[in-house]
Amino acid sequence: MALALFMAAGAALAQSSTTFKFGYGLQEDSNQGRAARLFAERVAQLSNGRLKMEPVGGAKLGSDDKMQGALVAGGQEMMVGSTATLVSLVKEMALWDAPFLFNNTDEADFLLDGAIGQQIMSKLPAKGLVGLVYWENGFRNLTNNKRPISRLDDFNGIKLRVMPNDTFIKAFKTLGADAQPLAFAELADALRTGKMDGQENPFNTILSSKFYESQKYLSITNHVYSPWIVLASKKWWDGLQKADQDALLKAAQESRDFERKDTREEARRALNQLTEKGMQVNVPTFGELSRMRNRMDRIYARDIGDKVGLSLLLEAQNQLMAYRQRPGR
Ligand code: TK8
Repeated sequence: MALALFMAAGAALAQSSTTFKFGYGLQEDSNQGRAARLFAERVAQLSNGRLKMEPVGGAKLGSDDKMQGALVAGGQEMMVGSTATLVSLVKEMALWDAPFLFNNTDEADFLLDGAIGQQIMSKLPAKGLVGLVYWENGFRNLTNNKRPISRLDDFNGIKLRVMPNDTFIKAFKTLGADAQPLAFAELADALRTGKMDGQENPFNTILSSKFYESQKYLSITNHVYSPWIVLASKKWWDGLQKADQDALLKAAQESRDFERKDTREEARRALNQLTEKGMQVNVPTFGELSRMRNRMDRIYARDIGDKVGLSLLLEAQNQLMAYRQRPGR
């Protein structure tokens, strides 16, 4: 009798489903939204319906920063957001803020998915978070409402929204902009009301967040590659059965592959679409881009080196150099 009860309880436990939220900051009609929906579908399939993921977009659960706090506290289960906001918890995440670190997305995938990306991710559990995979946000470009940024001096006095991240604030102040940190969730309003003159994000986001409605100029600088990171609350994760953790990880990896492909395809079309929407696009000359790059290099040793640690920063740069020289390239 006792055994029968025990077995019945066990079976009920195995079948009972867990519903949980996956928060993200962009609109539902965005690369984040599309990948979140695919992720949720795969989670349901791979867990045989035990896990029911509910994607919640548009920063409805709060800014990246706020969601991160909720995950740590155990009040929210999962999210995807910028690694830039995580630097306050894991300073090594600042590696991904290094300007002009990657020349292309192959290099980014190589470092993010390799030992270094994993090493940095492995610092998260001690802070109450579990990192699953990196998604692509992409190469960032500038928009503003004052003038095309074609020369270094054009940054002067531009009220530029940057992510709440020390390196971004310093990098754009170094270029002469009036860089101010603001949560992405508040950005659209700040641009519409003129509280900010400009911002920087990949083409995809400029399109999906309709920044073209309030921003006239788009300057192609590709100044930094931003990853997003898929996170789970450690408090919640630790209570899942192993099979469900495995299903989540596998679904996350599939969502990553889908998201990167989708984001890259969209990025290739997005520039044309932004032009059609009326944005005035310019590319600074090689010489001017070099001046910007040289200025930004000032923050490498002092800012990024301090946070990441010089040995890890050098290791990352060495691995990239070796990757660039590999046979067949
Ligand atoms: C969306 C953000 C966004 C990031 C930013 O929540 O804040 O500018 O690029 O993608 O994570």
